[in-house]
Amino acid sequence: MQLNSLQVEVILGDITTLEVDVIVNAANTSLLGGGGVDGAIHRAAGSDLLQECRTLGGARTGQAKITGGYNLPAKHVIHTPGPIWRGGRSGENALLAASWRNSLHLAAENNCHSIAFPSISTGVFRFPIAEAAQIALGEIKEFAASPSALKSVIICCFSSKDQQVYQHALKAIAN
Ligand code: AR6
Repeated sequence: MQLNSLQVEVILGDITTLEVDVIVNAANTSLLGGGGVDGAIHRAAGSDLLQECRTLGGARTGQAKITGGYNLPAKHVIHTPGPIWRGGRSGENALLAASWRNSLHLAAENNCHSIAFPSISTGVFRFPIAEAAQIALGEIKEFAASPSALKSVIICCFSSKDQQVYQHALKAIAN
């Protein structure tokens, strides 16, 4: 689907296989790896990624930091710790929005034309997926309103159920 100058797609797959300029890592604040998509990205990129991550000094929830992609087909990785779901009254929505927004801006600043995101915070961090998808698409729509280097956004889901949720949220914001 086209949103101004941005092509937005929701796909099913393994984000570590995507040949895009940058993939986003749903990290934790240490930026030193973990399970889920974080573990998969570090395994596929190789230990040089962890070495670069050690120089970053961690990140606050909602912040985004960029590294090389090493053995990944993607040129770069943007690491962003999304919020841990604590019931919804601890600023989780604003923090998740910040993760998406800061990642999009950081990609554009680094002249990336294509970016792929996982479903940030909806795995180990337990953020409810329907709300997460709505927040994600809201930030993408807002970002698409101003021109930038970024032309393509892929949301890479890991189950067809998750894919349906993001597809639904995409259709909702396109109207
Ligand atoms: N490609 C695409 N999506 C994936 C992949 C993959 N290869 N592997 C898992 N997912 P999670 P979070 C999906 O738990 O909730 C880590 O330990 C997964 O099915 O990876 O933000 C970090 O170090 C889910 O839909 O991230 C943090 O401590 C989505 O990615 C913590 O988990 C996100 O699930 C972050 O938790």
